[in-house]
Amino acid sequence: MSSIDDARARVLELRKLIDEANRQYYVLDRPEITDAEYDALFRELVELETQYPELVTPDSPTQRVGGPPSDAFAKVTHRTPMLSLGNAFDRDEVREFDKRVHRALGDVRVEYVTELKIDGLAMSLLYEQGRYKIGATRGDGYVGEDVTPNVKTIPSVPLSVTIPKEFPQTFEVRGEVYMPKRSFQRLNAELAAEGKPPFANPRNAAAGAVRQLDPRITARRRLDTFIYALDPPGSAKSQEQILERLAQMGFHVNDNRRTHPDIEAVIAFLDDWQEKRHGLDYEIDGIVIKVNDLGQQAELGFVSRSPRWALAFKFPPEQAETVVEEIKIYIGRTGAATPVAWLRPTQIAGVTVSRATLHNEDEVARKDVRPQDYVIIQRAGDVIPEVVRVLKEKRPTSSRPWHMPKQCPECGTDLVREPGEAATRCINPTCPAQVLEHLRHFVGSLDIEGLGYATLQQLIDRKLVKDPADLYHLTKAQLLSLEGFADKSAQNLVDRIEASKATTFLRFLVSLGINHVGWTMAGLLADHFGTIDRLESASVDDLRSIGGVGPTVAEGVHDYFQLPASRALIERLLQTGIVIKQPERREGPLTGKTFVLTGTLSSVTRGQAEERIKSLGGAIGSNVTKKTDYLIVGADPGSKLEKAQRLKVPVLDEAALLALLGQ
Ligand code: 3BD
Repeated sequence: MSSIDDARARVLELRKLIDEANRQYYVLDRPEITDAEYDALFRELVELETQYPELVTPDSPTQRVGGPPSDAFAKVTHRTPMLSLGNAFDRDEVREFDKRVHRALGDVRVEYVTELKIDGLAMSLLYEQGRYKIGATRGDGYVGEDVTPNVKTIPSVPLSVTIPKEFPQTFEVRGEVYMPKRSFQRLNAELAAEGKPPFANPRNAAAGAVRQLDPRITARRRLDTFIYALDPPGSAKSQEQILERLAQMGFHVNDNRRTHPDIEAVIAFLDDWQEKRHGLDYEIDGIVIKVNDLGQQAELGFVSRSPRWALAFKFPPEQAETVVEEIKIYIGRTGAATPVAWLRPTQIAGVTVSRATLHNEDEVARKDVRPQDYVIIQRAGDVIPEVVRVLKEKRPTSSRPWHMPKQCPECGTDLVREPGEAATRCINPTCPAQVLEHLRHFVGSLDIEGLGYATLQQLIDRKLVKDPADLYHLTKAQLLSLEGFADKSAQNLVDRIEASKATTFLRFLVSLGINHVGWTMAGLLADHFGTIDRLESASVDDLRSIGGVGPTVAEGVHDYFQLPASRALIERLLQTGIVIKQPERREGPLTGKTFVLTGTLSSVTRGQAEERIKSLGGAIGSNVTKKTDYLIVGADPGSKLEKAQRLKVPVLDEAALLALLGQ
């Protein structure tokens, strides 16, 4: 990357791609991006953000675990930031860590504690006078979500703790909330029975359970906890003593912890658990290695947001051998035809895998995957399983190379592959597979619960619905004619569809399913244009002038609104009574105040300043008008400064802004 501007553009692009992939990946049956690709995107983003920390924003996918950011919960600022952990992927990196520790501490003995790295959701629990007060997610490490009532339903979270005498009455513990494998399998079986998509892994299921609006649902999800941090540590002098103390206080502390005299003993522990981990009733994705002595920890301190005294060793991806029973084509929302390997079901890391994405025609050719082949498949963390290689020695002699079919398996239209493109597409906009995906996307974006694939498929088959606008004309009687509906459920669904008419411009924009326009991009467009009319009439140049919008997106969005079919759909949606309300402003000390920013700020990025203003209830304007309450000026301000002076709009410099923001 030659400059920060290139980096910024690429970071925005990567976030968009990752956000989009994230939205797809928790339904394993609907793969659109390979494991390796997702990994590569994510790693590139992490690298750029490490190189340019000023580009890190709280909404970057690197800063959160699963799930779109939510306004549903109150925000909690952590008393001290919840840190990150540096990673090691092999034993040499672990030895390097030990060398760094010894270099920093001088000629002393260093003991290490190892803890299993629970693949859960990091949480903070605050106790006052020994009573459970606040449960919060990690969030971006600084600010998390207040999920107090939900965490309260987890049986292993003590509601009151008998505090040892010398101990402070108010303290915080940190740990992981996780879903045991058994609970996970039971939950997915229940979801399947209800025709709902399963969770891809226990961690996503746990994250979903913790972020429920109704704690009764959390309670039914059978979650558990492992706690590993205590602040303040009281008389404890080591991590080992902290863990003992936590266990005495009644917290669940993982028993498979160990203290080691040196790093070679740690490595033996890693080897041991690489195999043993499958016997556990919870998923672990590695081992956390911590310097035991709290004095040594303090001496080592931190680099950026990671302690220098701790390291996460990550296990290599899980592999398994199985058979490709069939290669099927899956048609996505945009018509992309993705070959998917249907596998003889096999267990990887406690999860049954029966599909693996093959991504596109070239990828199948490169790996030469054929039906009936024995293959090695791999699943790393929660990404979609992929075929690593074919066991050619086991291939039946009758085997023939696989080719992309000529016609769409869903509608029979000729498939098209543009020169220079990897994707093959079905270009029939009325293709039932695309219609189904489009409806599902619409329903998901507008949060209409209870309209899963199975119901939508029935609605399409019975010709009751062919596009999203038709949903708003469905009657209770029509729903009652479908499988799985009774009086109450039909009425509920009609009510929910009706309720979805009141929406925000952002949601509405996402729901249209415009190519390249996920939540992040839609956010940029919604902020900039404000209304659908203005967006509809934007030129490619107008679109390109927005930071974060590249040429592909600008043209894609412009093309979308030029299509008569798109305009007709939007028109019909608005006629059915969809009402786009102004997003609710957050309440805060700056509620009712509009800020305009100009020039370059030095201690925060403009994006961070805007985020902070909005989080305190303020609004951001793009132009100085009489209604502007403050103009914030950084270095090299533009013409906005003169205009503000002319209109007698108060002008604040960066220091004044920070003071106003309480920083
Ligand atoms: C575990 C940080 C320190 C207190 C920082 C050393 C990164 C998730 O079992 N210790 C553990 C586990 C996680 C930990 C620490 N010990 N940090 C630990 C942890 N036994 N999983 N984590 N975390 C918690 C995180 N989470 C989401 C996004 C980014 N980082």
